[in-house]
Amino acid sequence: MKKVVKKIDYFILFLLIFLTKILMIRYFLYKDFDILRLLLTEISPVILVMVLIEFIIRKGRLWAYLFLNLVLSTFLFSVVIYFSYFSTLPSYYDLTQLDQVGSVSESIFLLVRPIHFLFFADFLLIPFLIWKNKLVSQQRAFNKVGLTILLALSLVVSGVNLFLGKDDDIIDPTSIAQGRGMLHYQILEIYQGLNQKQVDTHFTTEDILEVKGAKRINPTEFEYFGAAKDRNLILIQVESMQDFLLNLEIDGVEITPNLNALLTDSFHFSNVFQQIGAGNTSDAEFLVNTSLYPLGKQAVSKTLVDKKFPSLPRVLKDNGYVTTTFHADEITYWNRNTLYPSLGFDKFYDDHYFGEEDIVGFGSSDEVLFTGTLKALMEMQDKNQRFYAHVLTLTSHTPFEIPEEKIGIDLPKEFDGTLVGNYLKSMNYTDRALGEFIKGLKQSGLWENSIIALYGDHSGLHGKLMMSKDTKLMKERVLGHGYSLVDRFNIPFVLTIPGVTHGEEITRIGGQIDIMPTLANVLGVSLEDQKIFGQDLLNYDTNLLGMRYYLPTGSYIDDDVLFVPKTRQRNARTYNLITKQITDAKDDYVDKYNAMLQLYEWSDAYLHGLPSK
Ligand code: GP9
Ligand code: MN
Repeated sequence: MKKVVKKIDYFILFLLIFLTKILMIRYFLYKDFDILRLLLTEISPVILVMVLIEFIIRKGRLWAYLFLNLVLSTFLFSVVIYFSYFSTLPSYYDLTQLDQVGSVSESIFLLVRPIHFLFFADFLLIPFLIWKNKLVSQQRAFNKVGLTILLALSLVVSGVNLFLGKDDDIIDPTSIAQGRGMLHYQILEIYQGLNQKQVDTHFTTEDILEVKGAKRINPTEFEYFGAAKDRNLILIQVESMQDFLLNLEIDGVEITPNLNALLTDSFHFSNVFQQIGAGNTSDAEFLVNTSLYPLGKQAVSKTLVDKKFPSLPRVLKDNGYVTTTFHADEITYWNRNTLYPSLGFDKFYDDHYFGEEDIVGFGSSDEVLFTGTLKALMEMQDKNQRFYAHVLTLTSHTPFEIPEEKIGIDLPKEFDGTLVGNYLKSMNYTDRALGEFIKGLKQSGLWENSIIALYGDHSGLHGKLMMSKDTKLMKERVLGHGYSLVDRFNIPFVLTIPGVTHGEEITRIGGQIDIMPTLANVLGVSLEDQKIFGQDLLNYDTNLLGMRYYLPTGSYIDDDVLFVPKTRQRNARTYNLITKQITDAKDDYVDKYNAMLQLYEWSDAYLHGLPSK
């Protein structure tokens, strides 16, 4: 017995460790225990590195293996946590964006489970195993010939995986990673990124409408065309705001009383959906200013850094507007220092302007944001300067923990300490800050000369952050039905044109991509000279909307359903937009799925082909 154990060398010991860890992650992610598939897809790149260690390192092999073990374990650990948050696999690109991790870091501790530390458990065991060479021998298990055979075998296995996968349509990264191996998937992403197929970009906005199943209406025939001509535009993006909050009462307590009051003078588009990709908040900014699809797996602001986007700020500038953004975070977050010039904004107000006062989470509180914004807007008014102000709130960011003195509502005890409870309190705080801003706009005389539009950037309640008590609260105390993807992705869009709009709920389906054309219509500015993927929500009835990254590519929302195609983990699903619950699939889903792929192909090619700024 002792003799057999003695034959284990570092190579075998660490190979066993790596195999176990990869088996573990495949179980965590895919519930897959198939060892043969693991051997055929995952292990060859690892063996390649190990063989190199054997060839190159004479002394200190143990340290090399320990280092490799640490790198691999950290990678696998991060992938599992990432998967818990985003329900998809990170691409190499996401792993290079670790500076951006601040956007989720406050929530990350909620996702880590003790079981995830199993990836590091062996570090406690290894010292015993190698102690005085009793169990592990320093002798090498393979001589040069053996190593060369292993090297050749691994190259062949990896080569076959990559060859077979080079034309895979990476619509669902998880299934590619499961089928071809996690590391091969990363190489395939890089390869496909470098070898994008040529797409003809001579399509028109009319072609886009046709693919969506809508018929072009001549913009001069649009209802409300120019209804707010020459007014200022104040567009407010509210962090993490979902539509169900509006008009919501919990035991008689209104969550957004100021917004609810605003609705009596506004059009409330209650069926508008988020469409962001990996760029989260910044993708929402991109969407509403360009009416183009963000890239999905990569943040537009980090990828297309030198592009000049045809945009709302540019169109308004041509119509005599000064264009500015207001956000209390550092300008470099999400690369906004390059995004804003790409979008054509004249000026931005960032943390330097808002100062160090009353910091909550990422930056100054929404009260400070709105006070500072109002001041700057009044200065522009004094100079008779017509403006477009894009204002981005921040305080209601996950994990929704705000200082005690900012909590303005009492919720029933069962909400205490829950994500849902914190979310409601946090959104109520932002609503209060917004209420003061509206008051200020009215007092300063800006109100009548402006249009005020407001929307949410993305959901606040999502993923594994929601515990069973949260889903129970949502069902029993908040919504009256089970919290579904439809509730999650439904963000508010509220349009207030003082003197023109009145309290009306508009239920037709829309997305963030439709916000720019809707605003352009009421402002009476033309988008005829540019390609847009959205449509005016005051005039078009039929819609087709896509979302990538948070849903598999090809998912769509039409006038009746949210459709999610089949992935490695789940079968295709269709949600009814009225009941918000899963229903039987519709017959025409293949056509609309393909239509969505066509729209992305056009949008991506168009974006990549845009000139530099
Ligand atoms: C940071 C803020 C948050 O500036 O926009 O971004 P998010 O984490 O929501 O993408
Ligand atoms: Mn956000």
